[in-house]
Amino acid sequence: MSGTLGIAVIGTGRMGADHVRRIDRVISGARVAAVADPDGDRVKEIAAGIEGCAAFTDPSAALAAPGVDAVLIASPGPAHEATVLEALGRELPVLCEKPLTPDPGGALRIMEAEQRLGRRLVQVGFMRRHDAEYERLKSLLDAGELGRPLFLHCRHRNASSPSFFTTEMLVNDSVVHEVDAARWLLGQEVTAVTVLSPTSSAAAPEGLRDPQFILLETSGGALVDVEIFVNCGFGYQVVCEAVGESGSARIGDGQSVLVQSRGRWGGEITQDYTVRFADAYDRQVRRWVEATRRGEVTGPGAWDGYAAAAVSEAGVTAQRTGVRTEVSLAPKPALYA
Ligand code: ISE
Repeated sequence: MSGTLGIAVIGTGRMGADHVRRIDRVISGARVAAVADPDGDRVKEIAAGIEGCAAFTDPSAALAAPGVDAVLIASPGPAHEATVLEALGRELPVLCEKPLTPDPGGALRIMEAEQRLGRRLVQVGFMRRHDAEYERLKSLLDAGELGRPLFLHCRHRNASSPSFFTTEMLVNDSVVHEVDAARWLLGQEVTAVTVLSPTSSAAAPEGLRDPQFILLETSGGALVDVEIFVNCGFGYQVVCEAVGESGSARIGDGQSVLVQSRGRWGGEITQDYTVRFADAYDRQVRRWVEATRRGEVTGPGAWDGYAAAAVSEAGVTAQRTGVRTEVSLAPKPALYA
């Protein structure tokens, strides 16, 4: 296409509002044509600040609005399937925040809809694939600099969890990032999941099993361990160390500025993912807009969303039963080869 890409943003919570700002102020070649959110006052207020942007409480109305060429979905995970299917019904390209769907069944239905269309239109918002440090780690691994990968040691910490967060979400909303990163970095599928839980932190809201230790086994014989701690109190931290047969590399230490003053040294810890991964989100949306305008999908797609959801399902079972659980993955359709 030659004109500006008109985007409908569905869901204007923390992530959706950040994407609206990004499309409006950071990205060129695109504009926010419509926004939808169940909170009518909020959505009107957001649209009021953007020229030519229509506000809706119903996602379907936003998809049908004039000037909408593509859709960015940032509503809660369980709402994704319906909106993605409707966008596919209208043959609109989609960037859907992770998880594509919390369950593999929903992701399979999305893949079936794409296969009926005979082309891919869905990209999943696994933004770590667009982070400069992750890209560097991937190129080290791909170049064989570390030798055959044996381990990924991951730490994923949030300062605090939102009120609606559940124990299952530690797996299907948070660790889903490590699942995708591991599949992408290693070029392997995750085959089994084990979950161990220490005594919950006193800072965890009642009923939330936080933190947890998650072990992923992969098709190439590597092991991925993840400490997930969503109420660590001190900030947002994502660390990944790859250990191979001939070397190791670690990202996420965040030592951008080292301050020495008053007899101490140290740096700052980002408090939030919209700050830690701001550049990755910008790059992700910029690349999606550019590819969409060329009529292509270049980022992680519905198959990646499905594979991650299948691992999440095994992870939630492993969490509940305390038993190592194998991942059951459907055969990969030719469209995603
Ligand atoms: C949140 O939805 C994200 O995607 C963050 O990156 C993650 O750290 C957090 O745990 C999730 O809830």
